[in-house]
Amino acid sequence: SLDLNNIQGDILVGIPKKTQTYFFFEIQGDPSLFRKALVDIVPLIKNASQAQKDRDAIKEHKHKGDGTLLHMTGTQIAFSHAGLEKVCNTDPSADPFIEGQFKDAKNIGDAGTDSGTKFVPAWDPAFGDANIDGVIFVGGDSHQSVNHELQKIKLILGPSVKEAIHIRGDTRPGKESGHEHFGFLDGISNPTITGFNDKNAPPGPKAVNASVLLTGQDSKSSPVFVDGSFLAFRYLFQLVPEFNQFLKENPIKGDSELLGARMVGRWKSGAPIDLTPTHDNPELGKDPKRNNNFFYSGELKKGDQTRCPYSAHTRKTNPRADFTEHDREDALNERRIMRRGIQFGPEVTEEEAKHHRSLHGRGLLFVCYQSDLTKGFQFIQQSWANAPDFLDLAVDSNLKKIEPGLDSIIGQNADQARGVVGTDPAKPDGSISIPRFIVPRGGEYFFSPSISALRDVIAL
Ligand code: N7H
Repeated sequence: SLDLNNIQGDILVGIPKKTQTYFFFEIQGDPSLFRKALVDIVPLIKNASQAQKDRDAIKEHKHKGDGTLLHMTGTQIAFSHAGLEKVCNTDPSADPFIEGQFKDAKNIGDAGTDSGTKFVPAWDPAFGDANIDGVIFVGGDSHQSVNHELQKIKLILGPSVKEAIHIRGDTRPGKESGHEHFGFLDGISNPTITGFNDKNAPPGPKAVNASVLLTGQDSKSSPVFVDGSFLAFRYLFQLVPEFNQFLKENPIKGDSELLGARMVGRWKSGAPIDLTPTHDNPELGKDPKRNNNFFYSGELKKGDQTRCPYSAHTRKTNPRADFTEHDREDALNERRIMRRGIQFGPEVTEEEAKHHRSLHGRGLLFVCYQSDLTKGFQFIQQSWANAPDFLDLAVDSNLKKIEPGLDSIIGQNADQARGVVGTDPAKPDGSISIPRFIVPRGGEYFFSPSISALRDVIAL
């Protein structure tokens, strides 16, 4: 059974957060200095059972309903390959973790410059090649709580680290809370885990084994990798006024919201278009018993895209019955990822809305966990979202084979516009060209060790 006291809290449970600061660092000088400081950091790292208690306390507090937030923070830590090499002798034998995301940027479709021998992604320089050794991130109810906790941590670390960059994420205000910057409710569909939370899980995709998310789940694993997880971080800017303008200019049957919904696979409320293909249904959107219970099985046995295009973001990144109807349940389950991002940046200003142009940086600090990056994040981005021929079993309503095009939201081909098929239900094989609305400005692959690995192997 799972040792919830040993697994970092964000992986299976999620650190509750209205705001979160990511402190990316380089280890300075002799790593033993850092490893000694870590002795006092480890007790501050929240494990899964503590994170669950925090969540329960928040629920309880909400029932009382005085509108205040409980003061709390949750700290997590993860290492890049460059960092892990400095703090312990171990061979993770895990691509693309070893190479780092800078070297993987071209594979996953980021824009950049190619000098023949070297590809340099168009990123913030802080995310340079193997520049970052690790990240400490603190989530909590307020800037004050988070800053206070982070200050404490920096004092302990002292000169053993140097900041590479810090980035603050904030959930959006008021009724947009929980919605990402394009306006869609996020964080609905994450995998349910067998033997952890599958008993009372609302209906939806089948539970996955913990080994899809956690490393070292067999007895042969080295202690560093037991109960850990690989964390893919992406610094993703979203061009929101431009996105809104595109929807306005390209309505489907006069309906711009419908185009947005068919690009995402859900309406802004979270209601899946596979269940409500022509209009939003906010009641359905917020009902956890219904809002994830769909499989793209369609009216046709094989599935088609009259309800939801194959190119819709949710269908590209988790094709559900498109796979399982062909006895590929395991193949699908091993590609599930646990998403734990947070928004960053301000709301769109009047000026930006008026000129349909982003003047302020905003987007998603994307984080996902998986036991294997080649099966999870890297595969989903490279071989599904960016691959025009995925899903290869896709058919139109006459059961004729079609090529779906790129993921309407995250599919990327450097900075080029993306060809997308099926957004208009009246023309299932009609294609449109969608400009890039998500601009990656950095990222790294990290490993989140267990509490025991941190305490017994990495700390000195
Ligand atoms: Fe996505 N969006 O607002 O359009 N995502 N995503 N994502 N995403 C999802 O079901 C979004 C990104 C996945 O099981 C929803 O929780 C945006 C990356 C997966 O049905 C919405 C960005 C990757 C799912 C968004 C972004 C993924 C998912 C629906 C970047 C992986 C679950 C809410 C700025 C490579 C699919 C929900 C399922 C859902 C959006 C990034 C993957 C609204 C804006 C980089 C697996």
